[in-house]
Amino acid sequence: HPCIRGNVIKLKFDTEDEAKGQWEYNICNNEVAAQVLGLTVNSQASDPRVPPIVVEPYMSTDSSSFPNPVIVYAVVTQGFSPVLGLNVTAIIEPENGRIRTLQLLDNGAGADIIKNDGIYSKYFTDFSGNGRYGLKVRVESKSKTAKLALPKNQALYLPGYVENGAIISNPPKPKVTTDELNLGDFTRTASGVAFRVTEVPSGPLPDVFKPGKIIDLHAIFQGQQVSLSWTATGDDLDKGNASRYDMRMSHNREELLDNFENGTVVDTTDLIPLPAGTMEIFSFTPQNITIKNGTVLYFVLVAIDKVNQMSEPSNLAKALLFIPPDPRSNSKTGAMVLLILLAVFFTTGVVVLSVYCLIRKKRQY
Ligand SMILES: [Ca+2]
Ligand SMILES: [Ca+2]
Repeated sequence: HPCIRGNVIKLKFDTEDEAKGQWEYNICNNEVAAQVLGLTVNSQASDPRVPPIVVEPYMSTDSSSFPNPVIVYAVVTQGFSPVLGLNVTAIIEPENGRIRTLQLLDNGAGADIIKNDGIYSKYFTDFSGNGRYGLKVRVESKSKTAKLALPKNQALYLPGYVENGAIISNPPKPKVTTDELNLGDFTRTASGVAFRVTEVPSGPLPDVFKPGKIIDLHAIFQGQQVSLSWTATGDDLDKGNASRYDMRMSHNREELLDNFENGTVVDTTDLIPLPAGTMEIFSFTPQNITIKNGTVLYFVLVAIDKVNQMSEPSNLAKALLFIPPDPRSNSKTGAMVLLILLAVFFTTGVVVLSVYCLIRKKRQY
């Protein structure tokens, strides 16, 4: 690590691989007193045809009054494609108080609306006082986790549906292709965004934040059992652990949508909520319900925090027991139809022939 004496250092590389990776610099101070230093690094794309990886930090608002949470998010793209699999940290610096860090997630839960769209988000609730808060976002791909997502079909696949009581099956699920490109390791930092907070009370803050709404509840029949999965929410929106869950089910979707407490209670007392952002899986066998082909059950879930504040009811999840018709029974039905058709043709033929013969006989008389 040589000492820097000049004003500008230029590094030039022969191959692209030589330039790739993390670079460190050391600066020596040859003077006795401490010095103020400014450092600017300019880099150039190795291939002008490849667009750079860009990080853009945003806040949901530039001014907020307590206890309204602020959403912090970072958009990471290369060209028009989102960059996935990154470790994204927001560094929030209040005017007075210690620096807060937040892990921003692209998991489609809590403050994050869509999973794997390259937009990493989180609620910020940890206010230390009134005034200005600066935001810096650091993006890292350390163990080659970063992937470029190529545009693909986001449509949800359903194996079948029920119409007027009859089960109708959809064509088989199309094969999923891995339309992702590995991007190697890199870091990016972006800053320049700030927001202002007012009306923060002095002293210890009360628990004013309820758990965030669960937006990805999914239910599926596995035989007579129902398996449910969702991303855990926190005690305060998408931070920490909720204390417990209240799950309700019904055959009638309107009943649950009108008032979630209309539904039958699903016993979740043994389920201890996992930290916010973690995938929860819960299975149970519904009691006092006949489960047969075509049975539909709806589910709604609420998370409750340590001071009994309830989250908003989750999205409505639907479980449909669908047993696809046996293809062999289909071919049997086909054979039966063919036999009946042949019989009809034969009978018609005999009738036509008999009538013809009768007419001919009459003419002969
Ligand atoms: Ca997202
Ligand atoms: Ca709370």
